[in-house]
Amino acid sequence: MSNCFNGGAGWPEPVVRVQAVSDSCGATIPERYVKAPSDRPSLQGAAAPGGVVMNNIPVVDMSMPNADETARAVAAACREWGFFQAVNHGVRPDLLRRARAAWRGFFAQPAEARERYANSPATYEGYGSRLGTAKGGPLDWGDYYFLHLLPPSLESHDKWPSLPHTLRDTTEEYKEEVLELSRRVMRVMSRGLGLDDGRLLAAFGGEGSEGACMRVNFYPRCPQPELTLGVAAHSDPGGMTMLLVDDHVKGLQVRNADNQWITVDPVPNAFIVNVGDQIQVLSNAVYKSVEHRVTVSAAEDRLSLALFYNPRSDLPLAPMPELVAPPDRPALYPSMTFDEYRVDIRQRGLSGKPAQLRSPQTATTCAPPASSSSSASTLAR
Ligand SMILES: O=C(O)CCC(=O)C(=O)O
Repeated sequence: MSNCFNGGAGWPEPVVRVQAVSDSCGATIPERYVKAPSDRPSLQGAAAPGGVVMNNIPVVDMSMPNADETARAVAAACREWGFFQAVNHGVRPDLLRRARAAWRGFFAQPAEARERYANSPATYEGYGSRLGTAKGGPLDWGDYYFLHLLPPSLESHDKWPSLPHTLRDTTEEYKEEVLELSRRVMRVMSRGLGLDDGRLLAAFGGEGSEGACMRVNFYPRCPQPELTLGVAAHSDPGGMTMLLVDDHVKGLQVRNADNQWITVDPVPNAFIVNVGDQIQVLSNAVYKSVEHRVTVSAAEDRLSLALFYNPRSDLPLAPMPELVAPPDRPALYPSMTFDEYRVDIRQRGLSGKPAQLRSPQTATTCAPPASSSSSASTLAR
């Protein structure tokens, strides 16, 4: 087992790679990965009366981003689900295939090659197996690689794996295309709110000022998938997430309006788009940032690429004035920068949905997190 520790690197205890645990644990997973009974996954999706499994989030055709119909479909999905699958989105299937292959190639490297990029809680950039620094805290059944993409001052190819050889160029190409798609989706979301199509992007700081980072998740096979989760329930703290999942291994579950966990049935080569907390704030809760989590499989490992598209981190964000109309619709959140908002996540890791976003309150009663001194560049989203 000695090769499955990275020596700590600033973590409160040695970090164990889930890949190594999966290879060595036999039929029983270690206690640290076992979730409380109320958090354990239902692996079947939500069963409707009669036994039919209802398991999909809306699918939206993005081939005509300027059409009213597209804006209506995106807006309905963001209001009711906070999630949709974007198809005909314009990112070439060949690039999706190469990006997945490159990152699978990284996780297939020998442990020593992977450990060269072991991350620390100071920046999170690199190869990791936990979020949050609480000693003895619960662990999720997944390893990940976290990297910064925007602003350009934070992007450093040296911190990206050098093997496989295709990885850096492919990730750069992937970044360019998925950022273009993110901006396209932002324009559609903006029109869906009844605003100019550039309004949401302007609220993020304008093109070129946004932040972006990526988390590549690798979920090894798990002998007891009914007891654990690949990523515990959380909402995404940033703006919007563009998620590319395995086409054939399900794992993502989304909490629907009736509080049921719905297993997403991925459309091949679709992007799963979800609203993050910052768009919930800007839209004054018209669009919802919804909790989701990841189940794992006994039969197959799974890879996903989550690109987090975020507002400029030092810009105060509050509900857009066009969407505030007291007394019926007061501003539900106070003004806060993304740096201030996410500082907390670094300490506690991702867990659930922040209380101040769960049930909207008026701006005067909703306080920002207590501490806000950390720099944006050091945080994991
Ligand atoms: O792997 C997935 O399907 C989702 C990953 C996720 O929620 C995350 O990285 O925040």
